[in-house]
Amino acid sequence: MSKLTQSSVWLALKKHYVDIEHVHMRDMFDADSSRYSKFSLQLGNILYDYSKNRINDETVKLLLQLAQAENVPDWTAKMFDGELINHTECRAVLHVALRDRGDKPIMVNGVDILPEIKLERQRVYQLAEKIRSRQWRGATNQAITDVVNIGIGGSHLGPMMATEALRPYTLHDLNVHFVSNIDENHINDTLEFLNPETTFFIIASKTFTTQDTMVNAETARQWYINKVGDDALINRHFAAVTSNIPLAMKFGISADNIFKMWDWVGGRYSLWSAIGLPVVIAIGADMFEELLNGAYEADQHFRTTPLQENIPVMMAVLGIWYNNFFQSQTMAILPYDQHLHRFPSYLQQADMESNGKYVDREGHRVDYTTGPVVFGEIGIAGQHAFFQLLHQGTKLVPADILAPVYSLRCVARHHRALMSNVFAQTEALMRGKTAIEARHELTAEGYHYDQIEQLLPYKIFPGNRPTSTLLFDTLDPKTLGSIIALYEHKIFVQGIIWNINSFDQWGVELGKQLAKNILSELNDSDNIDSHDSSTNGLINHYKHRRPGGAKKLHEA
Ligand code: G6Q
Repeated sequence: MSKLTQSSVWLALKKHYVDIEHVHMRDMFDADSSRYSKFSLQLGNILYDYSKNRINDETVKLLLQLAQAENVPDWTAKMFDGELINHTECRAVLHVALRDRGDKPIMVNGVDILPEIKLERQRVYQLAEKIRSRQWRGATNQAITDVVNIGIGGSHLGPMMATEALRPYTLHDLNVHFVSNIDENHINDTLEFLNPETTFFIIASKTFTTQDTMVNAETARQWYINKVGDDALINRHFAAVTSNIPLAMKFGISADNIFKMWDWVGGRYSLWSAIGLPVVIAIGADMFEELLNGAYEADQHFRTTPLQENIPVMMAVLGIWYNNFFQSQTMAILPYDQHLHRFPSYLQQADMESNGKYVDREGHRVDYTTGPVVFGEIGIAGQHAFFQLLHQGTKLVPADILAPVYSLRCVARHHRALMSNVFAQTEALMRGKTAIEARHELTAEGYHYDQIEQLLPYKIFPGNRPTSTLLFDTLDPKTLGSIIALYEHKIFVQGIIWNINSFDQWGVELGKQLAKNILSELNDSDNIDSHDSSTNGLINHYKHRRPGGAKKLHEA
């Protein structure tokens, strides 16, 4: 048994769960008119309402005791102080340094990293500004109209999500595209309508060895050379963001166009570094500074606010309450803002790659469940797709709802209707509909007694489905920065409580290793038998069916 599940507070929470399991939130709201004011917090213009959760004062007290007992404040200090808390890779975890606005040195291996961060950021801003102001000229002396970021995972999802989220702040005559998939359709579909003389590529890869990115980068370079025909001027059209400068130079990009990453920034936490270059090109340096300001504000909140008023801590412990005591396996992210349409994918990586782990910090298998399956979609779209399961399914799916009080391009008719859905869904999920209410409705609609009895079970909504709502004024860069950072810290707190390392990702290695071996087996048309019968069968089917495959097999 682990220390965690044997701890007195864990056992108290288990006991408390039995008390609360069958209590309906409806009744809790009816019994306590102060529930909303008691269970909501604020950071700047961001309101976090967690009152529609299956908790009472005792639950919150115990959950916060758990955070305290697992030393969340100490670990927080260790992260901000640059201790090597990513112990399996022997690295500090300092994405917070990238948005630090203070002047206190942040030391890694005896060196203050802030001057280097600032220097690299200025270089990013300078390049972005030249492209945005049309000063930057391509090989044929034309201004840049399209920027293509080639990267995957952490070198893709963050900048792509943020560029989409901040669309109203982007320049209209400059398009920023993102290519991640090694499937040639992705890059071909992207390049099809672009002009190589006015296109600029960012090769974003911390390692500069990721197969997907390198294959796409090579295709981009060939496309550029085939059309413009001049390898010598490649630096007019290519930049790299990487910590592997020699490989980027070998690719043909000169030092001036290479932007540095550091080993103390994990890929999925790297939006704030030069990986944000496409975002800076899209929204400009001033707005990117706002994004950093917002994140810094959330960092300060997280670092200095007592646990009971600390938004990321509360988000984290609620997740643990459902995950480990209600045994819910999932978590839904439901933004009611079209510009946040890639936010669920972004968060899926941030959360699942960080906390999808079964081995604890001491190398032992855990005896409790860790990170949830995170999924999501624009809320309105979800309502017409999978909300059925949220309302009447057999699984408990805690959901986070994110919505803006107003939209920048505010059309009142649209926005009011949108928000009516936000409020209606959280209410419906919480209250449900009782048999008495359903019977009344059916009677009012003119159904006969027999029909009512037949339909009634389907018309009942059990309710008691938890949601937390993040309501913010509008999706400006600062607010976006704060929201992302709140979630980053939530993930961190959960990792600490589960005693896992949220900052490595060994789980993505095995598939990569096997793919490397299999790639060499795909070079010829010979049948293979080196795997299990399913993998052999699939590979041989593919070899046989691919264009020219049957002929070659026959020849062989
Ligand atoms: C993120 C992960 C992973 C990584 C990609 C791309 O935390 O480490 O998603 O970002 O595999 O790696 P490169 O940036 O090295 O190409």
